[in-house]
Amino acid sequence: MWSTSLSLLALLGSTLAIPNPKISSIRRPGWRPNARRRDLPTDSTDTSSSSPTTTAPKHNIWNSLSNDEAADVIGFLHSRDDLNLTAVEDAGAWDNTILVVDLLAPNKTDALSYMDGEGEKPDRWAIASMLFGATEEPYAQDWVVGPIPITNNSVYYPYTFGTHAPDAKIRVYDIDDHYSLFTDTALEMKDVINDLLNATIENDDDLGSTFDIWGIDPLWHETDENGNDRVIDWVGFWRIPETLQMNHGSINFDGETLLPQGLYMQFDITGRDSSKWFLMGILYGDEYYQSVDEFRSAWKASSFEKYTPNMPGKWINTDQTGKKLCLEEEAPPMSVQPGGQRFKVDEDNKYVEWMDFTFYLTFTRDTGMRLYDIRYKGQRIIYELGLQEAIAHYAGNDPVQSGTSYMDTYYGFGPYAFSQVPGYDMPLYAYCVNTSFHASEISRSHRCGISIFESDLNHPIQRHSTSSYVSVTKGIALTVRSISTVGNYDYNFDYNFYMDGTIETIVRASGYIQSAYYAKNDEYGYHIHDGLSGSMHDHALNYKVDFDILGTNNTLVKHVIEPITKEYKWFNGTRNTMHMVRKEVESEDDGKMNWSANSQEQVIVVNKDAPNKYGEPRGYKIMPSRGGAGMHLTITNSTNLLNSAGFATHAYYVTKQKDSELRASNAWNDYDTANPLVNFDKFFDGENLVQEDLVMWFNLGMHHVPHTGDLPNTVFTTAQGGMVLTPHNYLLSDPSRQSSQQIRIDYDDGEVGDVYTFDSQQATGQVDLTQISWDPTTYGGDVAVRKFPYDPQNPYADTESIV
Ligand SMILES: [Cu+2]
Repeated sequence: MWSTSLSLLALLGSTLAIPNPKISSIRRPGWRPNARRRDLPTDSTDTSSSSPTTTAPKHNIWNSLSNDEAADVIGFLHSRDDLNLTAVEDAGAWDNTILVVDLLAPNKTDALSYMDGEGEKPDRWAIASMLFGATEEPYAQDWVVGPIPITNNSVYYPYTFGTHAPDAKIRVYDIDDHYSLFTDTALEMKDVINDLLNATIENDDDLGSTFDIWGIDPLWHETDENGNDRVIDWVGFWRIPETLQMNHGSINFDGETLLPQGLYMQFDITGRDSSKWFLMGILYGDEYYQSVDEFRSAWKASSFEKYTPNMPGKWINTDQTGKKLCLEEEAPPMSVQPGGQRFKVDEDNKYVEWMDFTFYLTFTRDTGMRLYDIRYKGQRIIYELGLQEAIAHYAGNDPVQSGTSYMDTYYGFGPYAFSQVPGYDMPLYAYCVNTSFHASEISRSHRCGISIFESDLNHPIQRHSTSSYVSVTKGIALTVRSISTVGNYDYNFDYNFYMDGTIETIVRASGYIQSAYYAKNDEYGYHIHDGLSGSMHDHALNYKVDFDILGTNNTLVKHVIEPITKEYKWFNGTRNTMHMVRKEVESEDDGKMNWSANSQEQVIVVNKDAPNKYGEPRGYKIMPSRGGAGMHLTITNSTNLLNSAGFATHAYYVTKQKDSELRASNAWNDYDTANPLVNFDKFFDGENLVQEDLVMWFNLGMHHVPHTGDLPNTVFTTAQGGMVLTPHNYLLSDPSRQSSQQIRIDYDDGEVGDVYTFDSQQATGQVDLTQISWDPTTYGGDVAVRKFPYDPQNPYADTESIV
C-alpha cells in the first residue's frame, strides 16, 4: 500500500468523503464518476444457474451487516445528541463523523451455545468507528452499538473491553488537510524543481498534473527542546504517469510508485492551527537543506550534483510487449466443470459444503473475507480463520522510504476487494459471492468479491506403481479466493481445501512495487531503472486461526526431531541417530515462536483428552507450505510502528482465546502507533495454555528486495507464502482414500487385467465453449448505496481505488 497523504476520510472508499481538499490529487486528470443507475445488486448475491443449494444448519451469526442494518446503526447514532455527528456528506474537518460500521462478532461462548446446542441465536451487535474532529485534539474511537435491529433497548458505548487505549480512543494528528503546504512550498522553488525534475511548472494546475506529493506512513512524533510533542510529515515528489489515449477514452497506467523524483520536504504539522505549520527542511541527493533559500543557493553552485529524475514511459505499462512467442497466442489449456458444480451453497447464510468440509463466510471492511466454523467430517476443527493485518515495512536512506510502514487494514482490505475477472483471476465456472462493506455512510458491494471454485491441481494427491498395478488419485481442491488491491499492491488471498483434510492459507502479491529514488542507497535495494532503486521491504501478513480440535480444550505440542548419540542393547558402542521429543507450550510466556531450523519441530494443536485408539492425541499440524522467504519483520523495535507491531516480531504465536482479544491489530493503530487501540503484546499475560481454548496467530510474508523482474509488476510466482493446517493422528488413516476420483489398473506382462474407477464418472461428449465464455464488457465494478440519508432504492455504479 502506498500513502497519498490524503485527508483520512477520503481513504475510506467513498466518493462522498469530506473533508476532501486533497481528494483531487488521487484522481487522475479526466476522472469522472460513473453514476449510471441501473438494476444493481446490493445485499444479494449472484445466482449461478447450475449451483446446487443447501440450507445451513444454523444462521450465519457472523454474516456482515446488511445494508438495512448498517443504515439502522447509522441512523441511531445520528439521533444521539451527545455524539454531535454530522452526515459525512456535509462534514468538514471540525465535525464528528462515522467512519465505518461493521459487525461485532458474537462472544464465542454464545456462538457455540447456539451452533452446538439449544442456545438462543446471539444478538447482533455492531462496531461503529467514529472520528471526532470537533475538538482541539481530534481522535478516532470505536463504539459498540446494539442489539440490532435498533429498539428502545439498544445502547452504545466505547469498545473498551476490546481495546487497550483509554476509552477506546486514538489520537488523530493529521485530520486537517495540509496538502497546500506541499504545493505552496513546491511553487516557491519551482525554478529549482523545473531544472532538477525536468518539469515546466508555473502554477498549481501544472504542479497537480505533473506530481503527486506524499510520503511517510505513519506520521512521526518528535520531542522539541521544550519537551513538546511535534508532529512531523516527510513527503516526496512522485511523477504522475502520462495519459494515453485509447479508442474509447484514456488510461493512465498506475505506475506512479515507480516514479519517485528524489526530492523530499519535511514539515512540522503540529496542532490544528495551520498558521503554525512550517517547512523544516528539504532533502535532495542525500543532502539536507533547512530552507528553500539554502536549497536554491546550493543548486546555483557549480559544484551541485544533479541526479536523473524518473520519467514515465512504456516501461511502466503492463500491456503485452516484445516479440510474440511461438504458439503463445493460441488459447492455453483451460479448466471446465463437466459434471456441474460439485459443492453446495446457502447464499443467504454464505454457507458452503464441499465434500467433507463445511464453513461459513463473512466479509469485513478492515480485513476482507474470513471463515467461521470450519468443520471436517461433521466436527469443528477451526472456529475462526482470517487475516488480521498486513504490514509492508520499508527501509532506505531517504526519510520517505525509512518512514513507510503501512498497516493496510487502515486502508482496509474490504473496500478494495474488487471484482474478479473470469477466466483470469478464477476459472470461468467459479461461483461468485458479492461482498459488502459500510464506510463513510456508503454501503458498497463488490460484484464477485469472493470466488469459490474447484480445480484439478494437475498433480495427483496419491499414487503408487508396482510391476503389477498402478494406483493414482486426482488432486482436487476447493479454493475460496478474494483479491484486494490496496494502492499499488494486489493481494490474492486463497483458502484451499484438500481431500486429505488439509486446509491451506495462501497469500500472493502482485501489482506495482513502491520504489525508491536511486541516490546513495546501494545498501537498501538494487539499481533497477534509470534513477530507481527497488526499495527493500518486508511483508508480514498476520492470520488468526482459532483451532477447536474435538472441543475447545486444546494444547499446542511440539514433537521435535533431534539428533542423539545413544547406546542400544543390540549394538556394541554408541550410535549417532535421531529421536523424537514431545514438548508442550504450557504458558503464554512461551507463546511467541519461530519455525525451527531445518523444520525439526512438528507444531501440532491436539486435544489430549481425545486420544485415538492407539493412544496418540488427535490433532492438526500447522506448517509453512510455500514461499519460505520470510515470516516476520526483520526490523526489531521499529521506529515507525512502536507498540503496534507485536504480531510481526515472530513467525507464530499462541494465546488463550478471549472475546476481548478478537483481532491482533486495529485499523486505526496507524493514527498513533505509540498508543495503539490494540497492542498485541498485551495478549501475553502468562496464562496457562494446557487444555485451554487456544488461538494461533501466524505470519505469512516475504523479505522483498525487488529486482529488475519486478518491473513493471511483481509476479505471483515468487511473491507468495502459504501455511497448511493438516490432520495429524486425527483420523486412523488418510481420508483421501474415500475419493472416487481414482483409478487402479492391474496389468501383467503388458496386458491390462482389471481397471477400477470406483463409480467415478468420466467426462464424455463435447465441450461447448460458447456456454462458458465470458464477455469482458460485462465487467461492472462496484455498486454503492448511500446510508445517511438512507437511499436504498437508488444504487449506483461506483468503484474507488487508492490511486
Ligand atoms: Cu513487496
